Amino acid sequence: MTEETVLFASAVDLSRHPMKYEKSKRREQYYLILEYFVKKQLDNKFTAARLQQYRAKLQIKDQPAKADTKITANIQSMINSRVQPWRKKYRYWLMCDIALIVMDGQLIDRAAEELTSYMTKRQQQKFAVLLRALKDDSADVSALAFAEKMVEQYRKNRRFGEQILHRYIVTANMSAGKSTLINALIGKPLARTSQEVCTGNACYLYNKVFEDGRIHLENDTFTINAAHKELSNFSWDRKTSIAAYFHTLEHTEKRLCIIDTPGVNSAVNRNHGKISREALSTEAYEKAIYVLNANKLGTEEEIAHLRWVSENVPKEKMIFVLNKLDDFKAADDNIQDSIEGVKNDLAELGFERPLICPISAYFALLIKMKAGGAQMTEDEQDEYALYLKKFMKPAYDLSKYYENIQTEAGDSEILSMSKKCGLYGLEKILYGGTT
Ligand SMILES: Nc1nc2c(ncn2[C@@H]2O[C@H](COP(=O)(O)OP(=O)(O)O)[C@@H](O)[C@H]2O)c(=O)[nH]1
Ligand SMILES: [Mg+2]
Repeated sequence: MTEETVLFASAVDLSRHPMKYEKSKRREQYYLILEYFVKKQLDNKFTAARLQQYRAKLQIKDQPAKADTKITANIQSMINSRVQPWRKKYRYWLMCDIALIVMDGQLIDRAAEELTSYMTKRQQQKFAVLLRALKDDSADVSALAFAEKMVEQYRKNRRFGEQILHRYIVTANMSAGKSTLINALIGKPLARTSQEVCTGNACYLYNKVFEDGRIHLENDTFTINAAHKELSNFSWDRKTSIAAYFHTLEHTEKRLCIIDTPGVNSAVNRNHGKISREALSTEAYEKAIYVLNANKLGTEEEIAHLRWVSENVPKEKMIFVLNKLDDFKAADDNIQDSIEGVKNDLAELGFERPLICPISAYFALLIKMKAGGAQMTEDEQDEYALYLKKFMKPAYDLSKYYENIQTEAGDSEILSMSKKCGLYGLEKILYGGTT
């Protein structure tokens, strides 16, 4: 069985689905068959939501479900029409859609078995080309030009799902810029920004293999089409999972999961620290990202949390992100000093050679918004311009604190600024490895 998180983070783009150009009766027939095959193999809230996405795209009106006897005749006419041979495309599209929705080799095989039982021997032989193509990336799809885009979508998801999941956990004191950093890494405002009032819980953010314009959200509600409103309004009391395409600086097809934990020193909710420490103790993760506010180091709460982390998290997993370095007045000496200072403080707490990543998470987020063509408010545009000017000065160039990162003459503004603000170096450390 496919891992639940693979299904949850699968990407499906129906904007150019070939059936949407067909007559309404055909679309309806097609949808009913698709629903029949999908439900038979996998009937859960996720596949129900996917089917809803197809309904909307194919403009299917609400109606009571048709009986199975009718479905058989329906399949016959759609799959196996001698009078209208061009209809053969339907069965190929159907198979691709079933595969995309259930995302599981065994279930796909079972559905294929039933679907092909409606075909003649000759049709079955031809159809085998598609079934091979779905399984084997090296199989030739040139004969399936009319379904190539759909095969490609499925293959991308399948390859993605076969990889291991790289998990990163993020911890910080309140207001260090944890949410801003996560949003900058993802390139979208997905991390919760206000959490003081609720119980707080870990939030799991999964990437998708390509942009399909949809955000999946699971907490007390479940949707694969979350709007901004839902993302900012729901309760964080429960465990929350979100899946969306991560707009990384360099495209990656690694499966990623960023685990967001509540800020540890909430004045309103004492439980936050406990929840974060529990997540740090029990979750599996490759790296723990500890966000430090460079302008507010050494508070008692910070030291207490650092000490706990030092005693409970393996040292080699730690990445310290030193944030808000845009805020330094006479930058150069200050930034260098600040990094040295943090290094020494961390050494005293038992982190012998800490990996410290200086950054301006807020500028990084603005850069990502600009790069992704996101709507920016006038204030955000002004701030971007201000930071742009600031980070042109060599003193603010944070790339020099990262190994093997330097700006080059041909770099675009986005690329050069993402290097200077520290985000490029951090993403290289997080996603740049070979596995
Ligand atoms: N100057 C500056 N402010 C930042 C930066 N990152 C975050 N902030 C601000 O710090 C405040 C707290 O940020 P937030 O991401 O909500 O912190 P969290 O509580 O750790 O999640 C917000 O007002 C952010 O705009 C940064 O890199 N530079
Ligand atoms: Mg936050």
